[in-house]
Amino acid sequence: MSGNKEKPSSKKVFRIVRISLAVLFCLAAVSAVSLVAVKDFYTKPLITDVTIEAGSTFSLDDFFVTKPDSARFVTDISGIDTKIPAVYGLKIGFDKYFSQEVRLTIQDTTAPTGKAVKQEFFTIDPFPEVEKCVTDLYDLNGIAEVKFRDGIPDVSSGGDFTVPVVVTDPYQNSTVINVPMHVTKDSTPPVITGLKDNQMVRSGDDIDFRDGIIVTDDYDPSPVLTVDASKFDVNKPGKYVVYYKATDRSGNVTEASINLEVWQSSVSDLKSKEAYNLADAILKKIKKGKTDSEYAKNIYKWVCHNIVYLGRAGHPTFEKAALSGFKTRKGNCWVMCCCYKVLLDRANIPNLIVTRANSKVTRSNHYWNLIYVDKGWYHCDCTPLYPFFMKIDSQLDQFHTFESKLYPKRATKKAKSTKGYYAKRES
Ligand SMILES: [Ca+2]
Ligand SMILES: [Ca+2]
Repeated sequence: MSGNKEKPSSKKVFRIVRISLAVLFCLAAVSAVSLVAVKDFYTKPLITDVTIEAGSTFSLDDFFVTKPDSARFVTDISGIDTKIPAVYGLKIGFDKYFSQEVRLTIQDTTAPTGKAVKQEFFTIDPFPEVEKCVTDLYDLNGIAEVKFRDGIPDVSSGGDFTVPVVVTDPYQNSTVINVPMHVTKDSTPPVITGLKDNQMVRSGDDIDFRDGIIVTDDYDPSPVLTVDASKFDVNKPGKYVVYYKATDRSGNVTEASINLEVWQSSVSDLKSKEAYNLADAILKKIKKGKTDSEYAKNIYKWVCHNIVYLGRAGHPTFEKAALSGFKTRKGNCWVMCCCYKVLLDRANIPNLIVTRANSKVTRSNHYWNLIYVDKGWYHCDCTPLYPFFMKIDSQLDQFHTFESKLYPKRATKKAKSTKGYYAKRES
């Protein structure tokens, strides 16, 4: 007998289905739990907020404690310029199915750098511009502002100062650079040297009022010298004053002046023209020498050598006395000094006749010459009793006393040789 299969009861079928569903449910639950576990395994070490300093670089390593081999940027990062501060939202993927949102912040917290430039200036100068007080300024994002931290200090008294300059970038990072400053206060006026007071200038001569003048200053290497000779007329005999003014760059002023006299030989008596003609003829035979003093000495020698001293009545005017001396080659001290004078006049060498006064040793008259050579007035005497050439006051003897105030200020520096021609010839 074939066996009849016993039909499962509906109760049994239901139990099988129920068990199967339970198994399927358990399998699904296990799978879900496993997936969550896997994802947690990767995401927990992920760093979702990363900050870097502008100018530095970043990589996937920055977003993981332990970077999985499968990690990758899902977002295209090729356009990110790390020099520029900004915030980026990025997506990072790992494994095959998972990705995560992260944030990358690029920030500038680095202050600018730079160096101080020492400043040296005068109190009268404008305060240096702040940009010139610092150099080699650098910041990745550029310099937004440079300014004196405490404003411009009062440097009117001069001295050494340290002035802080603040350099700031566009993100408010700043550096203080201390700038040393040396400020000079110049309150001393310039010094003028080489002024030639009591000058004699021959009519028509060229004269350079700056010749030999030196202006110095404690600070200013080139003080400004102005010369006011506006009233001076070299073609018009007379006395003049020329004014000098030296100014340093701080405005300190020194003023000075000199006195000059334009001298011109003149023929006081037209009838004496003959004496001047004779003098011109004599001068043609006398060497001029290299300087006025050499020329004056050569003329002096001619008088000493060619006019024989003869004490007799004088002549009323110097022109007539000279004419007599030139013609007769004889004469007293008046004739001799007048011959010298007329020759000097024609040689264009300033000169004066000096008259003896207040002598304690003699009551007789005596005359000699003052000549202006080597920038000073010197005494000369052609007479054989007291011959000398170019003496200063202190070298004069008791026979040459005179009324000092009647004559121009004499030289005070001794000439090299004061020997007269006769003395030299006798020695
Ligand atoms: Ca910066
Ligand atoms: Ca000065």
